[in-house]
Amino acid sequence: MEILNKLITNIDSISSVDLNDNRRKKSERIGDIGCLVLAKSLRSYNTIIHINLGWNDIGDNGCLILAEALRVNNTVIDINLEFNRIGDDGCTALAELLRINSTITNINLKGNNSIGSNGCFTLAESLIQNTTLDPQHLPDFNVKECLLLLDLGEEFKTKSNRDIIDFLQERNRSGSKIVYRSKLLLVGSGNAGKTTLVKKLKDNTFDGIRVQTDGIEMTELVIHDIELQIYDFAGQKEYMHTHKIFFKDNSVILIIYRPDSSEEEKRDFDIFLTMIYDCAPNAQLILVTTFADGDLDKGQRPLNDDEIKLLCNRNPNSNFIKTISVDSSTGKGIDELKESIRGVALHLPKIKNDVPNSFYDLQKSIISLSSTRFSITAEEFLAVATEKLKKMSLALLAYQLFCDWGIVHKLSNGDIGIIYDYY
Ligand SMILES: Nc1nc2c(ncn2[C@@H]2O[C@H](COP(=O)(O)OP(=O)(O)OP(=O)(O)O)[C@@H](O)[C@H]2O)c(=O)[nH]1
Ligand SMILES: [Mg+2]
Repeated sequence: MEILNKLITNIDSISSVDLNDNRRKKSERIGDIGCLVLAKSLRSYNTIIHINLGWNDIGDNGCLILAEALRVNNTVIDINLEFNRIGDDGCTALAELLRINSTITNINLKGNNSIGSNGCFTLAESLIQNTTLDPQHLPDFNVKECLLLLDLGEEFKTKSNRDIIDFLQERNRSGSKIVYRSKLLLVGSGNAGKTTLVKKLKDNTFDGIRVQTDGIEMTELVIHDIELQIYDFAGQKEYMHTHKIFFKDNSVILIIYRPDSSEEEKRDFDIFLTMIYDCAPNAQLILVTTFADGDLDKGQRPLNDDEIKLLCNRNPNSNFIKTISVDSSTGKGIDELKESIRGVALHLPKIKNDVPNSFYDLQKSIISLSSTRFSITAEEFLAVATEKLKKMSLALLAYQLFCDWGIVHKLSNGDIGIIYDYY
């Protein structure tokens, strides 16, 4: 304790306490007792700016005592507690401190291996209102359990502490809303009944008129609490290869089949299915057969069970979550299909998001650009997004989210396509 005695006698005149030495023997480290001595001094004198207590065998109790003392201190800006024995309780004490302290800019907690997800979570939460501390030397917030506690999705796994805190602060600053949102893709050969099914799902209407889809038709569908961006793809072969770029795992895909498909249409169905499995091997696919009530005027009869089984086995990779027969004319199977879409969507990893309101404002601005153009450069997107959100990390998060929602998509030339009027 010789070091501490020296420290206490000089504490009214020094600006920095540096006891970091990784070569010191265990018996020479200050431990929790040393924190008690230092805490007493911190309460009495207001000259210390830097505290460096790395490698000092300090545990939760010592950390708690220091945090308590620092609640009444407004000179310390920098605390290094690396390679001690601090765990979740110590972290919670520091988190409490950071809720009221706006002087400290850096706390180094590297190498405190007992800190778990709860400790990281309380620290991250305390920084929602603290704009002074740089979270870079705190333990990682992007571990799965901590992200779960913070209600953040998989996309934050690769983000830094700074990015995570920026997002939490933005959510707090602009307010936020929880949404369940994803993409619903309808794929299948021409004339299968895709556009007709979209109308039935959306507005419960059927007009029997055939209007061949040109490229992709975009629209929105709400099923109870779930919002879906619909991509209704034209079934013609010319479009097949462009469609590929939209086949992504994180969507619900309906593959539509018409009972009286010609041999050529059956081949197209097979090609679409193969393309989906190539581009999105984990795609959540529902096989939908149309004309479930037949249409004698058009020589249609519904598929029987054996025919549906055969259809399911046409492609060796087929792995349909569900097979449903619908009729857009009579409404048969439509409610069942809606429930199935919702059920599959709810299991998508990115379906739920607590989104800052400022992101919705940005979404409006980006969509308004689509009235005059179908794509913008990545630079233009980032310029608009950083102007609105003020930080590049938030602009990138918004971009990622809009891609998942199907509002924008990366084109092969690097530009960003905006929904509506894509073709
Ligand atoms: N009776 C009945 N008619 C249907 C059903 N589904 C589609 N149709 C009719 O089949 C025709 C083709 O339907 P569409 O919805 O245009 O087909 P599509 O798959 O969008 O075709 P593309 O846009 O060319 O890819 C239309 O005349 C529809 O009215 C159904 O379930 N029952
Ligand atoms: Mg169509």
